[in-house]
Amino acid sequence: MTGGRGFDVVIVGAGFAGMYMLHRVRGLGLSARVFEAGSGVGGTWYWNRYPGARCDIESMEYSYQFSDELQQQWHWSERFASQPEILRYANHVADRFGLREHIRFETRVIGASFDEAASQWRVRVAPAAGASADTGTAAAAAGDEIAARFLIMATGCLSSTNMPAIEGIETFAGEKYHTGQWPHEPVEFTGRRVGVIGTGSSAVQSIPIIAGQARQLVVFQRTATYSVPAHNGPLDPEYEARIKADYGGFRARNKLMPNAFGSNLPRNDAPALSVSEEERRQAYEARWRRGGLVLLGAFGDVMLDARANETAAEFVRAKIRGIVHDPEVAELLTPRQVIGGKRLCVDTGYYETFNRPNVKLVDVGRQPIERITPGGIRSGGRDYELDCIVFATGFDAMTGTLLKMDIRGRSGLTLRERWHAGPRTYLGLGVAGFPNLFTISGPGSPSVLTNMLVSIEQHVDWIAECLAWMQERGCRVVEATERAQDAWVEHVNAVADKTLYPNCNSWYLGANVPGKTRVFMPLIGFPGYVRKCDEVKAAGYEGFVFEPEPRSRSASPAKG
Ligand code: N01
Repeated sequence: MTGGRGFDVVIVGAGFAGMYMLHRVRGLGLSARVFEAGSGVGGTWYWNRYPGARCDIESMEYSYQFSDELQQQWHWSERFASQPEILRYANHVADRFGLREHIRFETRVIGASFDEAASQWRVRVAPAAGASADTGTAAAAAGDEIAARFLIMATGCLSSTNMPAIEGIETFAGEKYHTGQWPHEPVEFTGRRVGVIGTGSSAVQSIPIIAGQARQLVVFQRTATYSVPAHNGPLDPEYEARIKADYGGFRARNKLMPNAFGSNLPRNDAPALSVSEEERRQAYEARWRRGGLVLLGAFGDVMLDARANETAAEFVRAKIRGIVHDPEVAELLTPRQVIGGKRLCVDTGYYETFNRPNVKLVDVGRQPIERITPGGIRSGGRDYELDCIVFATGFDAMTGTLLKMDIRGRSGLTLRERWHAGPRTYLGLGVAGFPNLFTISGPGSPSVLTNMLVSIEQHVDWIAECLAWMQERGCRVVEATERAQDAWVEHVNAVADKTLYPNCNSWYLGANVPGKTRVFMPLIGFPGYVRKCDEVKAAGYEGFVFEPEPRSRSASPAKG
């Protein structure tokens, strides 16, 4: 389609979304270039190399399903895969499907403008921070503006780190790390005094490991977190064989689950208060023993009814009180908010870690960190002397990376302007005013509430089919309509408002980033979403409008 220095498709990001999108568009015979800031593939698994990083969706589910040969041949060593193993898998996929030669690494997309006259995107790139001299030379040779008919954002939902603006942060004389931008070389904590700020999933995974190495670990907790044990271990070969004997059936059953995983132990739809206290306790206990995120599926109304939710919350609180020896520490570790409103954490020995003599918990919820000093952290009028600070402070989720780029659609309007009151998309796939732009697992789609690999494949397949449909009909431009987008945003909000999710100050709402507009960003419910996407497609991409190739431009725009 696009000649010269241009491509039919530019994809931003070489994580699981970008890699599969590349594979699909190449299969359509389209030219494509992926730009990736890192020096390798893997996205979130490339950047999040902190100690203990692993997936909390089971390995047999957190993997691609587009190639039966791949899913049959790949062997996972553990029930929940570690970051290094997932990164090996990502690299294996890149090699197996010949993806690398179409990816420009160490290159960041800094902006893109839609050229309405030419109906194409002009994408601006620059060497990423820390890029090698070779990348700089290659970038200079290739130019820093690339034309593309389609621009596909495979930028991930948790890719812009949230570094808190704590006074004095730049004065710290020791080492600072963010879990989401961990060094590639091993970090040595042995014999050192380490501070961890944050108690979300990244902290919950890294704290037990760091505590085992450090001379002293101080955890600065703003909000206590709910965590359930992973009960991780080697993958049972019999289980693996059973799944592989009917992998297609297993995948299909998982797609019918509200969060696109967990068909081995589906949600029990009964209300929590419809059974006796003892039956309820047993139901939670069985899932606690099983390990992982399935706890919240013990009853159908845990995320719908505050009283039901409280039964699950109280079950976990009792567990914390049972695990942590010091009652004061246990009290501090006990969360009060709705369980599941912030993403549930999955751990290996998290609460137990606070029984160690070298671990101290500091409550910065009531008294925020006053400042960071050259020697450590000052909180509650006390100085904690530290050699290293680990910021496990999360991400500017779902919109952070998209809004960092200077993306300009029709009439030069920026995405930042369009989304000043929160993100607005149609199906989490398209944005009105931004033709030929697709977002993979964007706000307004189930994405972060699901097994991401399943959501990614569903989006990529939908986009690829839409591109093929356009090819067949000689269409050059696709764009979501304002009307369809408005109705979709309303729907996403209405679904969320029926649940307990908006009751929590979570990153799903943008509440973790000071100044970010508070909007519940993901859509709840995977199967209903897939049905809607299929209906839109079957109705000729209802809610999108199409423009034909120039030679037949006199024809009126095709309406989806
Ligand atoms: O980030 P988070 P994360 N002073 O935002 C605290 C996925 N993930 O990187 O709750 C003091 O959850 C903040 O406190 P509060 C998963 O989807 C998956 O841990 O805002 N504290 C919170 O405790 C997950 O949900 C896996 O009051 C400050 C913490 O930092 C998502 O990534 C593993 C602060 C941030 O927690 C994000 O997880 C890891 C400040 N100024 C991550 N600012 C698995 O698959 C922030 N905090 C297992």
